[in-house]
Amino acid sequence: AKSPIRVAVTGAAGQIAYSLLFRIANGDLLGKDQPIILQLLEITPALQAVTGVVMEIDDCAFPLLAGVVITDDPEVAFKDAEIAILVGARPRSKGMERADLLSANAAIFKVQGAALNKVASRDVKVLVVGNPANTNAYIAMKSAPDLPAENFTAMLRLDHNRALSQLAAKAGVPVASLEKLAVWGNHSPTMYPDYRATTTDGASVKAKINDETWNRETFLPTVGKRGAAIIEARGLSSAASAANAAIDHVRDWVLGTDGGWVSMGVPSDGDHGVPEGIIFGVPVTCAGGKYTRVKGIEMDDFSKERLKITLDELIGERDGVAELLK
Ligand code: NAX
Repeated sequence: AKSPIRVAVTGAAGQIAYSLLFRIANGDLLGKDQPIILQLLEITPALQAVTGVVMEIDDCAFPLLAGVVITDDPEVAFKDAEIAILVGARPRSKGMERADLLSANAAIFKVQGAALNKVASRDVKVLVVGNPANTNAYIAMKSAPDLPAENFTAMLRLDHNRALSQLAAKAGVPVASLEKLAVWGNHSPTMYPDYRATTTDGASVKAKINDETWNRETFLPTVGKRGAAIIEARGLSSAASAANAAIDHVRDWVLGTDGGWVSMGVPSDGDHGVPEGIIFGVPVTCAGGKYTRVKGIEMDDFSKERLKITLDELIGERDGVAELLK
């Protein structure tokens, strides 16, 4: 039998975790033969709520669950973690400026990056879900100088999956037939879902849809504002779909995509004019526990424009937290 893998999850009392933890314990993350130890981090006032969630996890009697740790100390939560899913973040409260939100989160991810640096497995795969996800991942990465930068990623997968579902519906094809979608940039409404290369059973989806107005006036805003539409309809932000995307992101990173493209926020290597280190959504393939950027994608004028908008936003965020990283 395999020995258990330690999976750390932050924000364990929150909405996303309420879906995510059960799926991880069920084997959806690392496979049905891989025992898991969950290491759950919350802020002190939420620890009691976590104990309630863990009572429910216990009551599922998951065969793969080999242990659960509950803590408010990042150095306990991240100890020997092979996977760290950073969901907990400071939400925007009434009247809070964007700059205040950035710095409140920068403080959290600085501490967590330093703790990962100190106690996590040297191979730890980090996924940041908590917003602003790309910049939070950047801060954690910068705060963990002894860990490989490429181990820090941000979640663009929900945007990727949202785009797949919209494209499948528009083209009238099964979602599973779609390949080669790219979502570029920041996990924010500025992100650029790009189906110029997408195929369905090998045929061009762009040619099949053949409607550039739909792309610009319906598809891009629908994917970009999907989170807001869900809040409007449900009264709460996306949770089960976000948890599902987190599972997809980490599972594909660990177990591979068999040549298929997925979108991940990863530290830039300078491609497409994105300054090195900025955590930027790009298409990747995964194999052997590593991701590889899909190279050689040509940008047309419209795509260049879209890339610039989302990059400018990320540069602004990076500059906004620079002082805190000193
Ligand atoms: P909730 O507010 O339900 O839960 C967040 C939890 O994090 C709370 O229980 C809180 O106590 C905890 N927390 C806060 N600071 C912490 C810290 N320093 N250490 C540990 N735990 C801490 O939010 P939820 O709906 O679960 O969403 C979590 C985050 O995901 C939010 O930042 C949200 O904006 C972000 N999202 C990101 C998405 C993405 O695609 N990247 C999509 C979904 C979601 O909106």
